[in-house]
Amino acid sequence: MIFYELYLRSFYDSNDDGLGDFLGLKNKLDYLCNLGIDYVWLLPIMKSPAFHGYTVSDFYEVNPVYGTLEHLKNTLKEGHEKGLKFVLDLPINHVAVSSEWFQKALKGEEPYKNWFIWANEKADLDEIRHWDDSKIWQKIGDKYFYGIFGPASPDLNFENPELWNEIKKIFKFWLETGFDGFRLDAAKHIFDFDIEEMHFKYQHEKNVEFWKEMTKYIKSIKEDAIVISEVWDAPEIVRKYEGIFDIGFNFPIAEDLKMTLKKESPSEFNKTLIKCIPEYLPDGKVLSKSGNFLTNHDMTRILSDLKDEEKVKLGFSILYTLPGVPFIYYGEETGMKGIPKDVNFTEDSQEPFHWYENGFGPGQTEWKGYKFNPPYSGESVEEQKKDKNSILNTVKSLISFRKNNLWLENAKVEILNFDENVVELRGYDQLHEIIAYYNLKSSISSFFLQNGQELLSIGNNYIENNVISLAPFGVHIIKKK
Ligand code: ACG
Repeated sequence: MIFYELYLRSFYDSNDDGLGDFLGLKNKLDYLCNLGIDYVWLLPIMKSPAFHGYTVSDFYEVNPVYGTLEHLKNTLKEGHEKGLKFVLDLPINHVAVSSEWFQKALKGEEPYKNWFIWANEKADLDEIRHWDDSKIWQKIGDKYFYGIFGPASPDLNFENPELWNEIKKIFKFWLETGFDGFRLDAAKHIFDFDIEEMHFKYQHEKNVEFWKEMTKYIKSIKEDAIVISEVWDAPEIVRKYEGIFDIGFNFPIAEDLKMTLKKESPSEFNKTLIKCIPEYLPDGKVLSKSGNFLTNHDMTRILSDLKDEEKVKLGFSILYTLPGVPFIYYGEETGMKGIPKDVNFTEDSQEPFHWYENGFGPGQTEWKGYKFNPPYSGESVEEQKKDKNSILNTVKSLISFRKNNLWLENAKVEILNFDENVVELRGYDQLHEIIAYYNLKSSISSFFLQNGQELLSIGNNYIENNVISLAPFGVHIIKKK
């Protein structure tokens, strides 16, 4: 399985209003198929006042800027015919201020007013969330509501069982619309508030109970629906949620792999595997698959972060040889750049995806001006296609390698050897075995090469007398059986 995280507004425009839309995606399904994508993860497409869509004003309506529900259904249908599947990003931890639920709650209407959390005399109105200095209480008129993600997104109060049923209806609606699964936003935040003590507190056990019930419900509607969770936290916390979902995003590996690549350090690579994917090491047991990625829409884009195309290709090569499920954030494959100003402002890593060298042409989206990706900077599909060593063509060969070795998704891995420059990694199951050599350094590095059939080589690597000289950040993969 290969996933592609897609931001519709930036993808392809079918009606010349500058905004990407459902029919635009329908026009470009072949781009995704040719790349080798299996699942498209659509960032939120429900009605929302926000460009990112994470504050939903109506869970049963599509955002009109993207087209109609019929357009969406047609797009999903055509995608299905081409063998693609679609996962919807569903943020249910909170709603938009303009949502009917919150507006009715503000007027004191039952049951809605109990669906939110209102400050009382016990609340500390200056309390801040633990990862930055944003306040958790938001003022509206003469009231304060709990909103962990800011003043535009009141949190729902899941202490109400009737709300659980409302959420189930939403899952059912989107499965019946044609989606094949969900990316569950902010999964650790459903219960992140202590209603007795009136302050922020993660309640992982309650979250687990909630998600078990939701996942069971989703699968009762569609047996093979795929459920992916977003728990952005340290490995010991992420592990609390294992086994409930099909795939859990592996934030620790995203962070540590990038750090390893920045430090150019084989010993760090070793530590990263032990810390971040112990379940795939020889003695481990896999409960949920590891969702492996380098960046997502909340992060600095990979080329802006690593600042070196060859290093980016190395990062992808590691991702496509490790067990688990690889994810691409749109534009990573073409070398797009972008640095969000802070966690509350992701627009800068969601710039229009460029199809043309000169920055315009049919279907090109232009909902915002470019800041990081100007015309003729090499990151358009047109330019990337022409250069055989481009990131796009490298990602294509890596995906094709992965598809010829689907067993890798459930493989075991171990590091056989490493020196100051190179890592020798073994991936295996009962029937297969590969060895991958990664040069983590910006200089040419030599390493003893085992006998085997070459599967993939990235960079100007050459072999002499069982020794491979790997190009800076070069990769070489062989098949043992
Ligand atoms: C999701 C979406 C995001 C969206 C929302 C809200 C949630 O991807 O686009 O915001 O619908 C936290 C949440 C995540 C959330 C991000 C943006 N992502 O947990 O669910 O914020 C720490 C915290 C994390 C935190 C992260 C953010 O623990 O909880 O994520 O910081 O930087 C080590 C530590 C680890 C630590 C990291 C990073 O790994 O182990 O704990 O994570 O370092 O320091 C959207 C918009 C927002 C808007 C909102 C309504 O983007 O602007 O406000 O919608």
